[in-house]
Amino acid sequence: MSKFDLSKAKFATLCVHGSGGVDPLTGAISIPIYQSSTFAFKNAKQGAALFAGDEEGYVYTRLGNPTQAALEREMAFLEGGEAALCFASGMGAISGIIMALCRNGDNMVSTDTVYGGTHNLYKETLPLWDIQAREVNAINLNKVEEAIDQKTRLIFIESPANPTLSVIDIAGCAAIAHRHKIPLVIDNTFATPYLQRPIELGADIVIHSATKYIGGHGDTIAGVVVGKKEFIDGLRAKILRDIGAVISPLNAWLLLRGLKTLPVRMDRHCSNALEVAKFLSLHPKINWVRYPGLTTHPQYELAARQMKKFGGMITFEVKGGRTAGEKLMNSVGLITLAVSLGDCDSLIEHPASMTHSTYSEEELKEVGISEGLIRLSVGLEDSSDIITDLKLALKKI
Ligand code: LCS
Repeated sequence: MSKFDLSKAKFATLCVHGSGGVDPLTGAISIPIYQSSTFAFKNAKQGAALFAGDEEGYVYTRLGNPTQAALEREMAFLEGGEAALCFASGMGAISGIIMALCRNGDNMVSTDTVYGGTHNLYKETLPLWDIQAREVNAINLNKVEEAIDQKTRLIFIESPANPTLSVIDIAGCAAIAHRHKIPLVIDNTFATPYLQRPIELGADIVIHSATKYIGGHGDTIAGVVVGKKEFIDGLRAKILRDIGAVISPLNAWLLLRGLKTLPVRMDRHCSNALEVAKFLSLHPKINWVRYPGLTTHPQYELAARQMKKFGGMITFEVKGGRTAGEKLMNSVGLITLAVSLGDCDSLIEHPASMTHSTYSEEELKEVGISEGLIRLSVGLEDSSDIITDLKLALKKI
């Protein structure tokens, strides 16, 4: 049997074959769920050597587990990074990175439109440790640079951003970060490594809420961080070990399974979303539609440059604002009224009162999350059924 050189394989092949590993013990092509909290030592000397870091191996699932390790190898591979580390959730991953990079008195510079939970971490929790998150409109790169000072330890961006779908110049932010000798961290949840490869554009650390497109089936909460081996080793040994926000072996396995179909799913999310966005933008009861793949999106050209395709997320406003939007959300039948995104099922929600209710009224206005803004995660159903569902719901307004 000749050995196929996976380092030369295309992305879809890498998703199916991972980093080339089968289960070393049995040859199973689906890496088993190593549902074990602890691992036996051969003898006391080996146990001590594993604890001292003089020998590699598994000790206790909070410190590492073979199913987690397979997922970490694959995520590092797909993002083009040296190493990866899984967390119990996307928020666990974001908190872990900030804990690793900042001490009290430090600050970070972030885009002002981020997931509402991330904004809450900035506003409520980081100040308890005297860490300041400076939220700026990073569409304007000058604002990012102006916010940096001697105590800034990282730049954090989300692109496309939740929920405004603003697109941030990754290479531009990386150049600023490196001029100031700090890392650029990007939340790549909306794009996935299939649509956007931030490390190739200069980013240093990539995070995912793997709950979304990486898992893809709405059945798992998880987070992943990809970066340089030295950083990831430190994050594992010092932060994850202490905060304990570890992914379960079952959830790691669900993500490994999700990754096998990532490109197929993303292609369909993208083509469905483009059709739905076009339908909505021509509908007389719709005020505006935002989708990075429409030429009317203010950063369409930047999105086309740094993304392969434009993703599965759309925002729009119904004429009649929030009241009309609520009527629409209450009237859909196929689409589910729920938060989260990136699932097979289409999901609809109202950011101002749900995912981004952690923003004050003024903050919502400032970052462009209008009262009437509706977010739609376009799923994998037949696009004509999604459009019919929206058409019928819009008739009721
Ligand atoms: N980053 C982004 C871009 C997200 O959208 C989310 C969750 C997170 C991080 C946090 O990840 P988690 O801890 O939930 O795995 N976004 C959600 C949303 O828009 N609706 O429900 C959750």
